[in-house]
Amino acid sequence: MKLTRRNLLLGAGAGLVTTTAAAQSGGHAGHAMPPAPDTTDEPARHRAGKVRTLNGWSLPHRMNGGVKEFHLVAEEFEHEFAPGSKAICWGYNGGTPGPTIEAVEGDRVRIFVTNRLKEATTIHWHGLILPSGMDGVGGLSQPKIQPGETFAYEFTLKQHGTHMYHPHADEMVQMAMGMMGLFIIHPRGGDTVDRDYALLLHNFALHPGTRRPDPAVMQDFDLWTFNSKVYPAIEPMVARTGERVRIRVGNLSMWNHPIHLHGVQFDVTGSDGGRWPASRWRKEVTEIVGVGQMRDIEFDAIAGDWAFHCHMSHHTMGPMGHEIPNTLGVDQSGVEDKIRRMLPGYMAMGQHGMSEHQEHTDSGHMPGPENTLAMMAGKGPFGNIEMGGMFTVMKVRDHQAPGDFSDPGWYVNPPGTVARRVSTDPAFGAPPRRRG
Ligand SMILES: [Cu+2]
Repeated sequence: MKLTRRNLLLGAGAGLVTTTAAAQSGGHAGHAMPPAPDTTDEPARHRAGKVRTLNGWSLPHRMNGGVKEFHLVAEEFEHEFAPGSKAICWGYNGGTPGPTIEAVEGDRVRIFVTNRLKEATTIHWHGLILPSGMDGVGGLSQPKIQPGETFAYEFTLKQHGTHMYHPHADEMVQMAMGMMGLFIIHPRGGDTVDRDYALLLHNFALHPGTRRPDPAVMQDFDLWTFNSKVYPAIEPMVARTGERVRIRVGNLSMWNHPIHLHGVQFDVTGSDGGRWPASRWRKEVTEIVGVGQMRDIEFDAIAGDWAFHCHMSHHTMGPMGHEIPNTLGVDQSGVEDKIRRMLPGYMAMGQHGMSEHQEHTDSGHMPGPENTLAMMAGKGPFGNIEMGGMFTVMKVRDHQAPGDFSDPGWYVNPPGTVARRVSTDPAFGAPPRRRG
């Protein structure tokens, strides 16, 4: 019998190894049953947990003598960052990031880790309080998990909060290839938010035209990702007006990211250290999430379409050349023809700014290299959004049903509440201006 993620979730799971391995191979291997829904099946994808992992899913578990058993499989697969950009990545259970593990403070967990890579790995449970030998540092806390081997990690969860897992063996390569996941521990007795989103910040050096991330890159990354996706392939976050929303953000990239949400002053309410007492909350609109850190933010949702993005402006861009000369203000007329004799198809750009880039790529007359993305992308109700990496939209609606995560479309602004054109004359008005 071929078991799938869905019938596993519906309780058809038998042996742990069988079920998870089958969930792995999804609809590819079996022929006894019709093709099963994959992770694009919305309800199935999120049924195992309370947290909404953007573009992701939570890992089902089974109970075995009072222990919650999970099974992670480290492996290689093809991953799509956004339509037009795919790569061979490494991760867990068929995806990067791996599935989110959700459990409750006080749980005893046993996590099987099968290594289907061609090199040794381990998993470090980032931020968890556990016995030293379960900490997952290859060579220090345990022998490494060799290709083909399965190890079991077992410990009791003595805390709650937003945490991560990632390899601690050939770490630079394995993380650069996409190996990471969220580990969320709910407080006993539950908590009070209406929507609970989670995402990991990461970066990939997928050079235009190539098929594998380059692990040697330290700073000039091509792709800046939320849960290994780039805008506009990142799901919007959705809420009903007045709902309490939490967004959990973890950073396993190689940069610190000032994460910014429009439209509200959010409370910074927690971290790896759990949900802080309210006396420690801070009102912010931008919160830096440092490398290796977690931050939880919460707010009461206000109707509108609100940008949620990293404030490093290069991190909201798709792949770009970092070494090109500055063309701002440079009259390139005449130069284009000369360069085209050497570089057919060359297009002079950037004299007045870069926003023309999206028009050129959208219209198709500036094709990029194979398997790459435009630097700017996304269409809004008023035109090009000109974003590309760590960006998505928080969509809050008065009539979004509780628990409904479907995209409500663009916000319909109340009459008289949209910025509007009042003149097309550059000399309009008499604004005070600085002299001298
Ligand atoms: Cu950033």
